[in-house]
Formats: sequence, C-alpha cells, structure tokens
Amino acid sequence: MDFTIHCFDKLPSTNEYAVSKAESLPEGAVITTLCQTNGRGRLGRKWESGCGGLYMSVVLKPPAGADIRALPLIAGLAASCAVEKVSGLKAMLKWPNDLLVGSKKIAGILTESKLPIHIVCGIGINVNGEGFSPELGGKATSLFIETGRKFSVADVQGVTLGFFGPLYENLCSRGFAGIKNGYLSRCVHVSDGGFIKISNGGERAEEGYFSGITDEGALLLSTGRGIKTILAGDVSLRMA
Ligand code: BT5
Repeated sequence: MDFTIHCFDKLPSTNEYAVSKAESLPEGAVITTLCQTNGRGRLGRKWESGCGGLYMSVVLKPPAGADIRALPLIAGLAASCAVEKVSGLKAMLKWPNDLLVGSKKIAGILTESKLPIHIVCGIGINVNGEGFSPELGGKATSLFIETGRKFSVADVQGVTLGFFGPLYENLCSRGFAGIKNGYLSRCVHVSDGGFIKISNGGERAEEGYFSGITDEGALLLSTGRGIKTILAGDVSLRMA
C-alpha cells in the first residue's frame, strides 16, 4: 500500500481533519502533525498531544466485503512492532488497542468512520515527551521516559506505517484469523494472569478471565455465567 504524507505544524486533531476530508483523500493518505490542540481519545476523551509525539491518521477505503472489524487491533500491533524495532521496548497490547510499557500507556488508537467506506485510523505514540499532565496520574509514559533517548518521530512514523501496510492488506484479503497469533504474542492478558474488568459506558461492568480473541477480534471473557463475547469496552487489569 502506498502512503502519501500530509504534514502539518499544528492541528486540533489529525483524526478530525482526516474524517472531514476523507471523501476527497485517496486511500493511504496520512495526516500528521507536530502537535494537536484537541487530540481525541475514544468516547469523547482527550489525547494529550504535546510536541515530540507521533500523531497520525491514515485514510482507508477497504474493498467491499472486507471484514475489518479488527482494524484497531492490527493498528495496535503495528505500533507495538514499531516501538520494539526503534527502541527495543516491548509494548504490550491491552485489548482492544492500548499499548502499555509495564502498567503505563505509551500509545493509543482511535478508529473513526464518516461513511461505511471511509475509515480513519488514528495512531498516537508518545515518543519524546518528557512528562504528562497531573490528570494522567502517572499512568502515561514515552519512549524517552523509558529509554532516556530521543528518537526521530519521522522514523517512528515510517516504521509504524511499514508494519501497518502489510497487516492492513492482509486483514482486507484474508481477515484477522491469520494475524491473531501475532497479536496474542504481544497481548498483556495472556501473560498477566488474565483477570480483567470491562466497563462499557453506562452498562454494568463484566469481570472474568481472558479466554481468547475471536477470529473477528472480539474478546472472549470467561465469567461465572459462561464465556461472553465482548465487542467493545474499556478493560481494566487486575492481577488475579
Ligand atoms: C485512545 O483513547 O487511546 C486513543 C488515542 C488516539 C490518539 C490519536 S493521535 C492521532 C489521532 N488524532 C486524534 O485526535 N486522536 C488519534 P482512549 O482509550 O479513550 O484513551 C484516552 C485516555 O488515555 C485518556 O482519558 C487519558 O486517561 C489517557 N491519555 C490521554 N493522553 C494520553 C497520552 N498522551 N498518553 C497516554 N495516555 C493518555
């Protein structure tokens, strides 16, 4: 897949920009900026976006019939592979798409679509940030904080896209089943005892043990009342 990079000094949000222009931009257009003034997280949350981080949104136009429900998972996988390649750090994946180093978040993914055929995949990686606001309560980290080294954000971007392109093409043509083992090999739930709590907006939280990922990218949770298939939600980790 060919990527065309559109680079800005400052934007409110690369996702917001890419979603608003998705119709006229070709597949593979990448919107990137040095900092965001209104970086978005999921469910209306904020993404802290000071200078020195990677903020990019990729415009995707998947072929009709492609099952891309696992897109956030493969974007997380690409980011995890890239973090390891550039820094040697093993960033583990917390379903569906957070990247953690230890218990701290180093990257996040936000997929948004305006129309069913235009999907924007936003990737934020904390690269050279030296600190975060107190609101994050010490729960965020960066490549710099973890290694004491500064990195070229452009390199981190290029390496991330280098992993993302083939994974996305694979997902479109063959689905998530063949990628799943790669995801699981970096999945924190497999290695941490597997006890998790899932909240989903106003709905009652579910608790249970991680029991796998489906071929579509949903999480299987083993609860006292059987195995539940979780399609979306926020996962908190709790060691068993
Ligand atoms: C995410 O949301 O993790 C999705 C983040 C996506 C950011 C990218 S940057 C490029 C593109 N353009 C955008 O506007 N967004 C995307 P969520 O799972 O809802 O996590 C948000 C939560 O993470 C916040 O409520 C904070 O607790 C925490 N947080 C905020 N900024 C952070 C940061 N820089 N590093 C680590 N944690 C952060």
